[in-house]
Order: sequence, then C-alpha cells, then structure tokens
Amino acid sequence: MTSVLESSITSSTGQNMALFLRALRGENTPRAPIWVMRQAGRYLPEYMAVKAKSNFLEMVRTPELACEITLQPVRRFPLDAAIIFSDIMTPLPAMGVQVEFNPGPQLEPLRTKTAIDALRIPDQAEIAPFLEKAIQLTRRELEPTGTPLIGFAGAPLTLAAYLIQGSGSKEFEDFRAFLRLEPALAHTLLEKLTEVSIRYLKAQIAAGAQAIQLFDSWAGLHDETTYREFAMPYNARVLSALEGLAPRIFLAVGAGHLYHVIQELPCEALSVDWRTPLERIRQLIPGKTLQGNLDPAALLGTPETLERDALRVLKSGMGGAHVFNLGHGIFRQTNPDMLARLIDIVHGFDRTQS
Ligand code: 1CP
Repeated sequence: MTSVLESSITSSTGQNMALFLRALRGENTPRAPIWVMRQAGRYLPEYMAVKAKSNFLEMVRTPELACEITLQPVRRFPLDAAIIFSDIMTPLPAMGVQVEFNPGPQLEPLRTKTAIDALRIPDQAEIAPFLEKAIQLTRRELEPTGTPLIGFAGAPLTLAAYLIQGSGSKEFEDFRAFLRLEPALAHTLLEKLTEVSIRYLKAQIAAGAQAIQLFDSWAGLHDETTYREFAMPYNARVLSALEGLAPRIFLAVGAGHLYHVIQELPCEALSVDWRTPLERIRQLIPGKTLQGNLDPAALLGTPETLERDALRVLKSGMGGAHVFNLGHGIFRQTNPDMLARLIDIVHGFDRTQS
C-alpha cells in the first residue's frame, strides 16, 4: 500500500483538510471544502482492480482492503475529507440478517412479528469490529495530511425500506404498504434499528471517525405525515445520542417537501440534493452548515457545462458555512478527470471575494 504521505507533500491538504471540520462547526470558510458521496467506487479504475480480485462484502469486512479503497480517491485527488469504505447494510448481519450484494443489497424480506422480534441488538463492540479496525488503520494513514475521516450509517427508515422490501426498488411499494398495514411492527423494527445505529455510530467515532453522516436516501418516498411518524423521532434519537461526540451531517434525498420538518433535527449540517437550491434552505434554516448539492449528472457534461453548474452551486452556498458535495452519489460512468476538474473549480472559488 502506498502511503498518502507522498501525494500530500506537494498539495496544500494539511491546511485545506481542517476546513471541512471548520465548516461543520459553522464557520463561513474562505473557500468551500469538498468531498464527494461515493468517492470510492466503480468510476475509479483502481477500485475496479481491487474488485476484480475480491467481492464487495469481503472488501468491506477486510480492514486492509477497506482502508486501501478509502484512500484511493484521496490519493488521486486533493479532496478535503475521506469517507470510510463500507455500506449502510454493514450493521445488519450482527442483528441476524443475512445480506448479499448484486451489486445492490439483497435480503430475505422481514415482514413478520416473529422475524422482527428475533432481531438481535448486539453490543457496540460486536456490530462491526472489522470497521473499527478499518477506521483505525485509515486514520493512521491519513495522519500526515490531517485529512478528516467521515463515518456513516443509514437512517432507520431507509434501512427499514431495504429490510422490508428485500432489495432496492424504484417505488418500495411493499415497504410503503407495510407502514400502513403493520404500523406497530414497523415501529418495533425502527426502535431496534435506532438502538443499533446509535451503537454502530458510537463505535465508529470511538475508533476515530471525526464526523458522521446519516444517510436518509429514501426520505423522498414519504409524505410529511408519514415522515413525521416513522422517520423524525428515530432520526432525532440517533442524532441526539451523538451530541458533542462528533459533528453530524444529515442527508435526505428527494426531500424538498420535507425541509421545514427536517430543520428540527439536531445536527450541525444538512446535506441537500440537487433538486432544491441551497439558498432556499439557507433562508429557511439560517446558521446551519449546508452540504451539497451539484447534480451528479453535471460530471457527465462537458468541462464548460461542469464549470457553469459548479459555479452556480458555489454561489448558491454563499451566506453561511458550505461543504461542497454532489447532491447524491457519483455515477459510475463518470470520467475521473471531470472530478479532478470540479475540485479545481471549487478550490479556485474565493468565497471572500464573490
Ligand atoms: O459492486 C460494487 O462495487 C458495490 C457497489 C457499492 C459500493 C461502492 C455498494 C453496494 N455500496 C458501496 C459503498 C458505499 N455505500 C459507500 C462508500 C463510501 C463512499 O461514499 O465512498 C457508502 C457511503 C454507501 C452507502 C449506501 N449504500 C447508501 C446510502 C448512500 C446513497 O447512495 O444513498 C445506500 C442506499 C446503500 C445501499 C447500496 N449498497 C450498494 C448499492 C449499489 C446500494 C444501492 C442499492 C439500491 O437502492 O438499488
């Protein structure tokens, strides 16, 4: 494994990296720090080279491999943060749920009282010891540059979507039906997922994660009443359990109709997808760090359209703390050179002059 030290000496990362944590603390930094959701993954040839010799679960469960893959994007690009290579499904096997990936998660749908009652709530140390090890290894490797490392988990209702549906889905209609047909069972499941997520995130922070992101990737499926009942209390519990331990980023995808509800959540930063302009959220929730929100498709355009789109996001992030990111994960067709270009644009944008 090459050390990140070599690549860092020539970059100004030591100074830049701290920017990410400063922005999460609410500082209106002179330039926006940038990292990218799914920055480790299939658009990188070096990721595909590891993947050719291994499979996804083995990569997640082998600390040396997870560390290596986490470092790949920060070696190649001057990113302002790393995110540990794992998955939102990682805590499920310790609860007694078997998960396979092809390439998305596949599991036995969990829809009966017996199956939900049988779910275990493992001790913190039992949930993902391999992930704790991967975080420790990665922190050691990142030490020379000071690049902060992000830990993450799925929001309880997003995890429940996969558990009840049994896989990814466009509409998640079986899951949405279940919330109507078996609300009490859904709450029992969400209670368990909340407790495990708290332990899972505390374990990541104890191992060295310097910020955490809670991914509510399927928030946009729900109307406000459903979201208030099945998502908000659990999101609030996970986030408040981490108060003071590490800065908290909350991501909701497709949630333009929910921000007036989401704004009640205890977190330092809100990650916004590309459908809602940042300035609208800034107006609604002044004082909160905003993360986002370039359409990942902007990286599939030309260098000129990328610059136009990125500058629009940078301007829209003014007026408060901003962490530049995509609105959701990077597409696997993305040419890595376009990401390099985006980082240049973000790093070249002086927020004190604009
Ligand atoms: O074959 C492969 O290469 C596996 C593809 C893959 C990868 C690279 C999966 C399967 N997960 C991951 C890594 C991953 N997953 C990361 C890595 C860290 C980084 O960002 O660099 C993260 C943060 C996740 C989180 C994750 N997994 C989310 C939340 C983020 C999001 O995109 O909304 C979700 C919904 C998942 C489930 C999942 N795991 C994998 C896939 C393809 C999916 C989506 C499945 C679907 O809904 O169809």
